[in-house]
Amino acid sequence: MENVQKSQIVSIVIPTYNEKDNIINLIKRINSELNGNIIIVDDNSEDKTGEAVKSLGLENVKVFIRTDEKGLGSALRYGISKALEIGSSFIVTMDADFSHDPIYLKSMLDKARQGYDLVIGSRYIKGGRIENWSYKRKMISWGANLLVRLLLRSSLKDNTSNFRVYSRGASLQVLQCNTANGYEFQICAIYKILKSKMRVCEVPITFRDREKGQSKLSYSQILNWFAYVLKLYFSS
Ligand SMILES: Nc1nc2c(ncn2[C@@H]2O[C@H](COP(=O)(O)OP(=O)(O)O)[C@@H](O)[C@H]2O)c(=O)[nH]1
Ligand SMILES: [Mg+2]
Repeated sequence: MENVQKSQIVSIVIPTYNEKDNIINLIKRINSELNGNIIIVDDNSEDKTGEAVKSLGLENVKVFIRTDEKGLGSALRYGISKALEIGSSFIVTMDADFSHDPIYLKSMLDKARQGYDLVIGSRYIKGGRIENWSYKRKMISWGANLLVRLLLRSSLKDNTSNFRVYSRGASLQVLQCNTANGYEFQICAIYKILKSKMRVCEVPITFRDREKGQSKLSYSQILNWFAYVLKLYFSS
């Protein structure tokens, strides 16, 4: 197990919505990989995900159940600001559904400690892979990344991954994405970080589709995402 120095607090922010069948095992897996704070931001899930995590009673796990706000981006901002408040040097974001394997945390954090402000767990660089995703989901992800690379001139291959490590400086930048409340948050975050000329890198991961629970990516989320990217393009 990795020893995290006190001066370099690591926090792992996980947004959850109806992830009761995944989150408990994921927390156990993360705790076996590293010492860090785990911050769960649950949007009042009907399946009582938040309550299930609370009942674990783990000291390093904080649960925030929001009843007044909803959305992936808004939950990520909330969790990132809580992580900053407790003095985290590195803030990881990852999904609750095991698509992001905690096994990669160490290598991603190593890169962050080398001075990269944003480290992305990437499916689209050499060594990265996707397993069991439908052809349709692969096409959506591929098209979304092509669009971001072309329109917003991103140098990154995987712009839509939520498996990331942010430095404190990068976290402060992404908190400015205060209108990106859904899946578009990932794009806004990259846009802000690249614009401020921070150091970015990608680490290859194997992404696996969830085995339990359901994806929350709806057609209306996809449309919102698309409109947001166009808005960024025309305003830049
Ligand atoms: N708090 C919160 N979490 C969300 C919301 N929408 C999605 N998530 C979480 O964000 C992560 C990614 O969502 P997921 O449904 O797996 O999207 P997909 O991987 O693109 O199909 C998971 O941990 C979800 O539980 C939301 O509105 N609020
Ligand atoms: Mg998922």
